[in-house]
Amino acid sequence: MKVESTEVLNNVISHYDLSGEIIGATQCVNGHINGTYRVNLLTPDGTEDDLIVQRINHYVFKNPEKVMHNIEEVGRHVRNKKSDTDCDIITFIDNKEGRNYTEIDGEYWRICRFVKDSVTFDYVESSKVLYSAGYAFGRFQSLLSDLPMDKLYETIPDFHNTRKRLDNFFEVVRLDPLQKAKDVKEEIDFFTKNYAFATKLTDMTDSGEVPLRVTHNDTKYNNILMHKDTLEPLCVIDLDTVMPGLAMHDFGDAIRFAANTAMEDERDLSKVGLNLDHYREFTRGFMSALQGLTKNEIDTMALGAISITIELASRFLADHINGDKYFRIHRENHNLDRARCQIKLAEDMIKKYDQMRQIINESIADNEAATTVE
Ligand code: GN1
Ligand code: MG
Repeated sequence: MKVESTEVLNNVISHYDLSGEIIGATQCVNGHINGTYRVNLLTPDGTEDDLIVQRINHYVFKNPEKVMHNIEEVGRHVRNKKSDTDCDIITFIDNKEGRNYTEIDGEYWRICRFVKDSVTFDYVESSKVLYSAGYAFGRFQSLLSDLPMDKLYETIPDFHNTRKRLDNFFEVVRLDPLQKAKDVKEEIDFFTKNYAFATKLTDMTDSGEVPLRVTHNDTKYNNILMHKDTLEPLCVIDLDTVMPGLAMHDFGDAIRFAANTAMEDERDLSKVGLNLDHYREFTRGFMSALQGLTKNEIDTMALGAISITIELASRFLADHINGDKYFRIHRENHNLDRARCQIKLAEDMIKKYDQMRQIINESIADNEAATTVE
């Protein structure tokens, strides 16, 4: 893991209209991709600036300029439309040249202010907080529903193309550069067995049965900053993958993370499963904020959660077999643990598929009833 020195951080900050001395810098470790630092600056007038300084991972994001272009477009659109009660979205500070990122020696950096009183969670205890998280992600998409998609770049091509992800996974298994595949036969079988089911949404996208929308594409619960006391959403962050995608994947990825009865990388698989109360609360919030979905979208919402979970499991396992080049790891076999956890979760979702679909339909019926009463 690349840890930055104060000198490097100072150099980044010098490109901005920010003056002061760094009095504290800690690395934030919950993202798997970018390098993120919380930096405290003592300004000449004696006050403190609390900043987030981030190095974009350009192994993952081949064109950081395009990522930052999308973030600017989306930010402008949302800020023009949103009301004061809507959750905010993250904004990066312009540098001295008026750009929202800075290139230094081939590395791409950006800075935003730390959102006061905010916290993030890698695990959700109580179902109660999930209605507002669902609402925030649903509202995010709803605010972006009239942003023309051709204004955005596809920052990672085929990011949630589950068919390509699985095909790539089987190719990695075939190449097996470190001879690890023999130890994960059972896991590999899981993907063979569920290939047709997991790729159904890809086919429906290709045939135009479900529409593309501007979506977030990385809707983990820790990508919403929550107020430390009220646990209400303050700000949607990590807009790196905002691009055309499926509503079902934003819904599904949030469920995969927030409605798991365990952490994303839990090793004790007996703890892993889908919490239907969490699922119900998130669904109610998401569906009430995002109305006007097509029938096919509603019908495949639960499928979206299962396919994105299988997709991510295949990405984690492919990375494990390939030598951990993509997702940052914090212990040996970390990507294998993550993959096993996601497989277990997907298996539990498959068992609960009918209930998941029923909860979607109930929340749609509740919305309709509420609209009729008005
Ligand atoms: C990565 O870096 P982070 O944690 O925000 C990944 C997501 C995965 C997630 C799994 C660009 O996101 O697709 O769902 O890990 N982001 C990218 O935790 O690949
Ligand atoms: Mg991310």
